[in-house]
Amino acid sequence: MIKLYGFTLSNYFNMVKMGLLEKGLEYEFVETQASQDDAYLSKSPMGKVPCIEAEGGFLSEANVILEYLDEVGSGPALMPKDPLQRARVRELMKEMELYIELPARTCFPEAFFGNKVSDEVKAKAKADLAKGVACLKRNGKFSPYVAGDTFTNADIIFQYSVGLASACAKRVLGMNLLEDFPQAKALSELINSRESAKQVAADQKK
Ligand SMILES: N[C@@H](CCC(=O)N[C@@H](CS)C(=O)NCC(=O)O)C(=O)O
Repeated sequence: MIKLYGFTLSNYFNMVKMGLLEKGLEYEFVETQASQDDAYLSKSPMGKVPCIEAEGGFLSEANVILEYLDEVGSGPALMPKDPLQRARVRELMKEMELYIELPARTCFPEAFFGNKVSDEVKAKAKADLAKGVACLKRNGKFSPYVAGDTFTNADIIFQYSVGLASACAKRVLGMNLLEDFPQAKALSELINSRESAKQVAADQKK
């Protein structure tokens, strides 16, 4: 059985958890914090969570894990068969992580952990987030899913990166990322109605 390392407040952890649930894969949750200890680094080379232990070894990086789970799990595919469409899903996944999740993350210390971030960091985050959201508006299909009419791994990344980035931007930057972006709000609600998302939310509340 797959072992899932991480903690329920981690958005990256929740991406992988949703992937496991969507693909009907049984897993064992091993509550773990990110760590630079040798023991954990031997599992997750950057010391980040999540990571998983599959039959053949450990794997980290949420988007990579999601693709692996899609291949070994059952149920509808979460990556398109067509190579170009599959690459487009990867493109969206990468854009959301690099240009929305990561700029927002620079302000997480102030948004969620009671620390201050500098005005320079905030100014950069604000500019980067504006570009990242514009990119998602330009490249996302939202018909109704991010990449088109089928639920894919890009929707999982969307759900657990854009929502958190939006909460962070509102709190720290006074910026409404979802303003003039009703498609994103609608998609988030649609994804929230999935059993997998309900399970993730329920576990988070615990
Ligand atoms: N690129 C990684 C990012 C994972 C990540 O940043 N996880 C956070 C928790 S949400 C973490 O481990 N932070 C501790 C650290 O950066 O050392 C992924 O896709 O899994």
